[in-house]
Amino acid sequence: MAGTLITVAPTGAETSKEDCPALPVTLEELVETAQRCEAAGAGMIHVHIRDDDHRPTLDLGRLRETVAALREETDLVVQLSTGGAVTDGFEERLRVLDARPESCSLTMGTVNFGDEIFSNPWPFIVELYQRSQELGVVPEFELFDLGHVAALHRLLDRYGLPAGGQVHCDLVMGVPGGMPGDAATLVAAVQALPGAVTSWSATGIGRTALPVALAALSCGGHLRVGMEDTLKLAKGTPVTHNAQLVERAAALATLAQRPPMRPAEVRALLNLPPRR
Ligand code: KMH
Ligand code: ZN
Repeated sequence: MAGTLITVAPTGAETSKEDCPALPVTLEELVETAQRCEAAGAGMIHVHIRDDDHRPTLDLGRLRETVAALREETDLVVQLSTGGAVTDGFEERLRVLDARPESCSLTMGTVNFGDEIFSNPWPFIVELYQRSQELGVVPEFELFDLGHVAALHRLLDRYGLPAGGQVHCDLVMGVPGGMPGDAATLVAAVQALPGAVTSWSATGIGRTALPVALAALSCGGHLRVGMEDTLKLAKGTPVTHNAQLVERAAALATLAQRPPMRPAEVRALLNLPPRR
C-alpha cells in the first residue's frame, strides 16, 4: 500500500449557502475549490451541484458543464453523486451517468438519514449498477451500514465486477441512522467486505471525521473528507475552505507514511484510462 487516495466531497446536498457561506455552490467556486484541493493532495472529487438559487439539482446540462469544467481545469478524477438529495427521484438519479463522469457514487441500500430517508431499493441499485457497467463508469460503493456491506456481496455475486474490474468502496460513518463513526465499527465493516474489494476509503460525518480518518489509515484504508461531511475543524472552529480538510488529511496520510496519491495514481488504482 504505497499511498493514500484523498477524495474531497466539497459541497453535498444538505447544507445551505445561507447557513455556510464558505460552501462552494457555483461552478466558479467549485472549480476554485477543486484546484486548491488538488494542490493540497486530493486525487478525486465527489461532486454535488446546485442551481442558480444554490439548491441541490441533478440538471443534466449543468452536470455535463461541471464535468467538462473540472476536466479542463484540474486532473482530479471526477465522481458525480448519484445519491443527490433525499428528495431526488430515481429516474433523475439514473440520468446522472449520462453526464459521463469517470466515476459515480452508488449507495448499497436505504438508510435513515437524520429525520429523512435516503432511499435506495434493490431494483434501483441493480439498474444503476448495470447502467454503470454499460457506460464504463467506475462506481464507488457507498456503505452507510453493515447491511450495505452484505448487499455489496450480493450485487457482486449476481452481477459481476464493475467497469474496469476494480472494486472501490467508501464507508460513510456517523450518519444519524447509519453505522456509528468509531474504530470498532470500522474494523467490523472492513472485515466484512467482499474479497473482491480492491480498495476502500472511509469518511466520518461531523465530529467523527478525525476518529474515522485515523482508524482508516491504521487499517490501510483511504480517506474522504470535505464540507459535505464536516463543517468544523474542531469545536468552535468552522471550516472556511475545503482545502483545510484536505491539508489535514494529507498531513495524517504523510505521517502514516502513505502520502497522498496523485490523480494519475488514483486512475491506476481504479483502472481508469490515463488522462493527459
Ligand atoms: N446526499 C445524500 C442523501 C451520494 O452522494 O451518493 C446522499 C449522498 C450519497 O450524498
Ligand atoms: Zn454525496
